[in-house]
Amino acid sequence: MAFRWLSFLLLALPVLSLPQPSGIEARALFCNTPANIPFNDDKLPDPFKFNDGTPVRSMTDWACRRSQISALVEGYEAGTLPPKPPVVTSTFSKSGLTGNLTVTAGFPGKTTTFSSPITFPNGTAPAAGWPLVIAYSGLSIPVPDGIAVLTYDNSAIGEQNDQSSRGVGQFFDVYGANATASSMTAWVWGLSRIIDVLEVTPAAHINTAKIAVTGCSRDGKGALMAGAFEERIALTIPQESGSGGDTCWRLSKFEQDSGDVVQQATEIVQENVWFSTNFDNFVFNISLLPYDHHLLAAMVAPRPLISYENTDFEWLSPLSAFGCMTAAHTVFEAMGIPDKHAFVQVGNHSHCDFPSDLNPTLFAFFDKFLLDKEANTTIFETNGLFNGTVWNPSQWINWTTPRFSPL
Ligand code: MCU
Repeated sequence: MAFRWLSFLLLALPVLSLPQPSGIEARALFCNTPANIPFNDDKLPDPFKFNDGTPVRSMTDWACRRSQISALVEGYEAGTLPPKPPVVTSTFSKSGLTGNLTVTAGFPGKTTTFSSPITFPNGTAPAAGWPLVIAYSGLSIPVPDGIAVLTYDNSAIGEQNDQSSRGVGQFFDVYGANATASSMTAWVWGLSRIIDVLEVTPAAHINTAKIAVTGCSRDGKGALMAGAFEERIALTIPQESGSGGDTCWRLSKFEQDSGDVVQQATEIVQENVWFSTNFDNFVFNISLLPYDHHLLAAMVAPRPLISYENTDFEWLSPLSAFGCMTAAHTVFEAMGIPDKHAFVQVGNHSHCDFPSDLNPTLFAFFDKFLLDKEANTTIFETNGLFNGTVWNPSQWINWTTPRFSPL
């Protein structure tokens, strides 16, 4: 008997003498990130509850909550975003103000190569390098002086024509046509490889701590995904992304059920390959999603996000965008940084046009977050034209916003 006690003590000693993780450390160490969980709620899921229902009350908690959200988004609608592959190489050339960055990425014997033009500002680069905007498919917003622009041919990485684009594009040449990644997820992978190589290409003189991403419409959906999943993006600017972007599935369904003709999940999975095939299983049961796009947007926090919407197009689901970004805003409020999340919703312009009266809001974000200048970025505006459908926050948001404790 004595021997048993002795051996127990000897076994237990090393454990007892180890420093025990505090509550916060334990949360970080034991963050459980399943790809799906049992869930059923018509209201927007609470950002401030972990999957197991326990409260999220600090930035350290949020790091785990964010990992949970990202695993759920991948699990339900985005498919798997692979990590950096073993082969990532590049070449860079420049003639005048135009550069060309070529990335080769993949596995030994199975790589893909893609090139992106970069337009540089006039003059000498700042010591830290130029800030950069990565424009999905090409630029459709104005960019102030002093910022370089890279045009990203995302559709070559993951095609987005129609259903026939499933598994087609350079990402799928590397990971196989059966990879679960949606086209938007493939685009994030390609964008991350661009940043990988810019980090080790001093000749390009890009400040990789000051990279923004933008895109309009389908490419706006992609820009939001990029900002959500790639933490090296310093500023995220989705433009008129509509359904599948800065709108929430639940709210778009509500708009449609209220008699408006908006794009909702049931349509979007038929139209294109922006989402994984697994999402097909949920489009008629949206309340089973343990996340919605307010949480996708919240993944960007504490990095800045400004999204633009256009009420002239009912299809873009205007109430959903306003409500969804209102819900996402609570996470920035909890972090004490509401001025890092802006939303601007106007009308009277064509889809993907950027009327110049919106410049002050956009330039405030560029100034403050890419150019290190002072600017007022407290911006949250809508014209409220929701085609007669009424936004009632208490119908969708059943949480009170905590104030996160400091680290
Ligand atoms: C707003 O983005 C999409 C929309 O989701 C599609 O339904 C529509 O066909 O195309 C829009 C778009 O990308 O327009 C350029």
